[in-house]
Amino acid sequence: MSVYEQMLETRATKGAGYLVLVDPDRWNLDEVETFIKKINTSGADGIMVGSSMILGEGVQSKMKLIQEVATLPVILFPGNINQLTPHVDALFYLSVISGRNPQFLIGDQVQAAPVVRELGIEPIATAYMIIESGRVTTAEFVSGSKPIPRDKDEIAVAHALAADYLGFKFIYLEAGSGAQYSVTPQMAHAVSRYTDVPIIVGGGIHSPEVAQTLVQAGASFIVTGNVLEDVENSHLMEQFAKAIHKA
Ligand code: 1GP
Repeated sequence: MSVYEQMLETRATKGAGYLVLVDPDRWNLDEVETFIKKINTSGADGIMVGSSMILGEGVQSKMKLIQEVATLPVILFPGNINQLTPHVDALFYLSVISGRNPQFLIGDQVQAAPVVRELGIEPIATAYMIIESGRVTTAEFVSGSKPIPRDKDEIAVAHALAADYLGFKFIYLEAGSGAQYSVTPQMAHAVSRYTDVPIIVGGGIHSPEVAQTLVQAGASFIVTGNVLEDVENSHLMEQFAKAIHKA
């Protein structure tokens, strides 16, 4: 079964899924192994790896280790084409449709396509929408694109409809890593009323309650990153999984 099919099955059987984002820059090799083992048993449904910027050394060996240790699907969440790696099961093949920067709409995708084919990674076409979240996030800055205002649900809906008509497999509402405010449940709800394309929501989600509210509003997958980088919060992982599946 492809990773895409597994994700659809998660949505169908559990109502919604939980993805943990691992930024390889944040962990050394020993730590990353421990972290992945925790995710494996937390009830999460998948592991995303990547970041808007990867600066640290040894990223490929960390990616390799992550894939070896992970018992869940590992999905690359690339900040740029240099992050392509064979050590993942699938790739969110992102197009920043909220922006008008041709490089992030189609340019990088064209450059990446032959490499993706060569590496044999499963590409999952994902419409990436950056939503304003209280301060400039790395995703917004790096993609050189204006975010969608957080209270303009109708703009998000129009973009989501376009993504649906263009055949994207997922719509990703992204407040940005470390966002001050996460995407509103109102926006997730508005988008879900107009399209059946599964909605992923991430950025600034720090509590299982917020995650649950977003799922109840219409999100099909919730992503958390930063909040779990503080080891004192690692117990939250199980709570996130429970809250998301219960919703
Ligand atoms: C993935 O960027 C998010 O969409 C992760 O955001 O690090 O704020 O959880 P956080």
